[in-house]
Amino acid sequence: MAPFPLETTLAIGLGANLSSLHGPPESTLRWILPCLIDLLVEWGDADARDVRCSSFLKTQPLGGPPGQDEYCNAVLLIPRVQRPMSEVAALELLEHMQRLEQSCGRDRQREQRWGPRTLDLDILFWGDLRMEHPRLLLPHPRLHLRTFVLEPLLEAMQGSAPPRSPDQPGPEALGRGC
Ligand code: A4P
Ligand code: MG
Repeated sequence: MAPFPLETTLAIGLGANLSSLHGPPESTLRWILPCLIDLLVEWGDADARDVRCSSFLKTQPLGGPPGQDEYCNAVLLIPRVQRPMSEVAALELLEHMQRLEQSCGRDRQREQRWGPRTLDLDILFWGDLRMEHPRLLLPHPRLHLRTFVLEPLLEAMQGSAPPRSPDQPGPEALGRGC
């Protein structure tokens, strides 16, 4: 698989642990992926053939109220974003992504921080763009702390699942790379 230039790569984290009108979390992720890819390719003037997606991973909830269901997490990579990097462009993307979250029943007014959600779309990084806007922090400030982000991110970057030792069971893969 051809290497890709990190300086023009956009990375998006997907997460869900509540059923939506599209079904359980993995069905929501499967349903939203083509819409998200269309959005990102058009927004970023990128080539859809370059897009890479990790498997869907089942992960234990980190933080938030106790007793939440497990999450389904994935990472999408869009290499070679042609659109010039800017804060305005990144904020525009955040708005588009929040509309997609709403289309899957996400209602921020009624939820608690790190509580269960039908769909969470985070911008993990866009090349080396750094921003501290009240609505958008880049790179995502907790990206480096979270296995449920790092594992699918590495998988998508490598184009395959990371190696594991035999005594260390991996997260259950729900889907194949797209
Ligand atoms: N915001 C700032 N920076 C960003 C960014 N880089 N990408 C703002 C997206 N949004 C960003 O997020 C709150 C506000 O963050 C947004 O309005 C946006 O303007 P939110 O999605 O409304 O709420 P949240 O997701 O609960 O907040 P937060 O602090 O972003 O949570 P995280 O860090 O995303 O963590 N456990 C597992 N296993 N899997 C998960 O996916 N996710 C979380 C949420 C907790 N535990 C989890 C998982
Ligand atoms: Mg979020």
